[in-house]
Amino acid sequence: MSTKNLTHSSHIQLANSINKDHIARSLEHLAKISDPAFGTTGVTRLAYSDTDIKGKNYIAELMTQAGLEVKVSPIGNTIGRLKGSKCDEFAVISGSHTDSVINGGHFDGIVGVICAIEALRVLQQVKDDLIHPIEVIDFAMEESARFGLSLLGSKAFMGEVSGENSLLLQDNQGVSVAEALKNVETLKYFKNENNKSFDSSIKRALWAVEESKADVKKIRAYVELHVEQAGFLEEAKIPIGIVDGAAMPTRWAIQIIGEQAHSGTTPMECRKNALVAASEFVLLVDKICKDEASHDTVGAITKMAVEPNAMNVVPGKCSMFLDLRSADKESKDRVKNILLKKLDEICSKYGVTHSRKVISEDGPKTFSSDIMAISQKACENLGLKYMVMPSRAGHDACTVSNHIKEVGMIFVPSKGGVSHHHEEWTDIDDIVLGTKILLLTLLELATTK
Ligand code: HGY
Ligand code: MN
Ligand code: MN
Repeated sequence: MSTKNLTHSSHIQLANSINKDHIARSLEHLAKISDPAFGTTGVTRLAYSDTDIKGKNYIAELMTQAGLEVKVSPIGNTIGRLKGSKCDEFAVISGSHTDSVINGGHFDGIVGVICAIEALRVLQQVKDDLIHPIEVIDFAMEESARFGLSLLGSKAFMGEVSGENSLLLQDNQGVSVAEALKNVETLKYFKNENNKSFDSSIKRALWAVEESKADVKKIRAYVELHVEQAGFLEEAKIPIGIVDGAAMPTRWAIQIIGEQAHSGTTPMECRKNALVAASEFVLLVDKICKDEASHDTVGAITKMAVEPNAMNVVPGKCSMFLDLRSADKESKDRVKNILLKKLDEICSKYGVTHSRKVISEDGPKTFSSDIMAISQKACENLGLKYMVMPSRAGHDACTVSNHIKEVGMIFVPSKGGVSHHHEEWTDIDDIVLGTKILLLTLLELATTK
């Protein structure tokens, strides 16, 4: 089939050769790769864990079986490339992630990687008609579940430097990002071409970030397929979401420092209980975000550690993490200003002090209207209803959109809007429809200048 033959009907024919069983089997296989330390409820593949590595090796095998050239970058991004004889060097990219939250679902991120591989397997038939190569990327550490930091792989790919502060963030076991990153060397397709050795994990991690960046000027476009993680598509009985932008998180690490004391002998008026102050702040975040809910603002303290966390000791320290999001910048700024002011007031009320570190401070993202139009046209060609909508979750596409304009996302419905939960579910028929729209969008982008 040559480019001039890539007519509307041949595109549809290609889209209709997406293999549903192949996608279903791959999703089921990956869902079984989960860390038993977290039980059997849902899926746990925390960034750079042995289980995450196992999942990435499976993805690399799928890419190889799809006929793609496979390589792994030092940050742990697994990249499969489809390149025809006429291709230039400006790649069209589709990606997402296969690392997960704790006891998460079978679909968040995974759908975007597995379905892009299936789309490229089908597009092998027309690779010599492509003007641009097409790549699929399984980005490392999209989820913040292990270290509080997200999007490390796509940030490195786009040349965003995650410095020592980020790379020294630790998980609940005291393992840093830099130390965990060493696990990338166990990836089957990782080649330490330079045979480099490092006298510290942080030096290796800084090298890995630097070595994993792409030539951003040679990225023609980026399109990501993802489950919606909310219930708007299901409610409207519409199979496809065309995403016009995304609310991105502001994330703070806050420490409340009080005084550890005997919980039996210390009079109430002498206590500096860090947990009481932290608890008042937790409730305040909930109240202020509810007041701003009409601006599509959401927020919570999502993680808390109490020290020493002992039955007979007044808590001396609380470490907590804020996750605050909104598509409306003014609303998010209003919430931040109130929280900062109230944090000081609460601390003086209870005679405690606090420290605060900004982990991420991302503004709302806007995606490409040109790519949206291509995906909408694909829906019309397939006779599918679609809804234009924002993403309330962050994605690798958001990182890419910091650096290039041509970025798009396609959503498929999440049953009950459930995600980051073992009951997360998307029907395979909807996933196949999403894959067809992804294929048609990638094909259009890869066959036009
Ligand atoms: O947290 C997020 O927004 C994404 O699901 N990782
Ligand atoms: Mn997620
Ligand atoms: Mn995701």
